[in-house]
Amino acid sequence: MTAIKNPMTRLGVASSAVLLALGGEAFAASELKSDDFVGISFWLISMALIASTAFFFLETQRVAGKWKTSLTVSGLVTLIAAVHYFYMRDVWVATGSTPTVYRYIDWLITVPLLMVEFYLILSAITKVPVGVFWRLMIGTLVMLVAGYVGEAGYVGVWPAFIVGMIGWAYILYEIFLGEAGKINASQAPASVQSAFNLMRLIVTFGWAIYPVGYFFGYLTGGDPASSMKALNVIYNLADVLNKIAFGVIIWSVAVSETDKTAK
Ligand SMILES: *C/C=C(C)/C=C/C=C(C)/C=C/C1=C(C)CCCC1(C)C
Repeated sequence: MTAIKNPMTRLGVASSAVLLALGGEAFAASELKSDDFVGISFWLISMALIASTAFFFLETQRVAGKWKTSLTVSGLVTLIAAVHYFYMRDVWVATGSTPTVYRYIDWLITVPLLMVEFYLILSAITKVPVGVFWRLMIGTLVMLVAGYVGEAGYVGVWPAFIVGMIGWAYILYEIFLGEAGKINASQAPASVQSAFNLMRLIVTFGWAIYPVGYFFGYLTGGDPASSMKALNVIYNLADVLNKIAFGVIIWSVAVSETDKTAK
């Protein structure tokens, strides 16, 4: 075997191998039934997350220096999510119950990382006050802590939902009307502005899928078993968009910006 010299290639190969081992290890735990569509979605997404992780890490070699960190962060998001999906998948397939704790531990790490991406994209171009970063973090924490205490049954599902919505609204305010939005509008080049706009669309419409999932899971007063199926399938689809597609957007901007400056 030839030695792999590039450290990023090694990182990509090593992390993919670890993920494969973890994914395989969970396999024997319980059998996936052919009509368990929620379980099937957990499986499909686990695999897509592994592949995305390898892809983002490997592609860091191909882009200009200032984009490498963003792509690495995208890979970390899908890596962390992949590991959590293995556990969530097992909980669901074995017990049919909602893996709330694993879900929120995942979100608690990956959502702040996604917020870091915003900051990185802007910082690649201009000096961004660190206050922008902390305000996005505060909004994120309020949103997620409220969602967790609601779903885990510590407080009523409605008050938790409302507080969570306020946290999200605050993030939207910051990226559209607050300082982050203003920096983008006044200083960023066209390609970065379009990436920033796409990311804003993701945080507006992509993230809106999560409260919809919460609504169908807890707020309709419907049959608990079908509510839990709806909740998990909606959260799973939302993760494909917000973790994988979000990374692909950053990747495509990074590649086109790199090719432009190379010419
Ligand atoms: C990778 C995971 C992501 C991007 C998760 C995002 C989660 C949200 C945007 C959750 C939002 C919620 C509300 C806006 C209201 C309260 C309930 C939540 C936590 C589901």
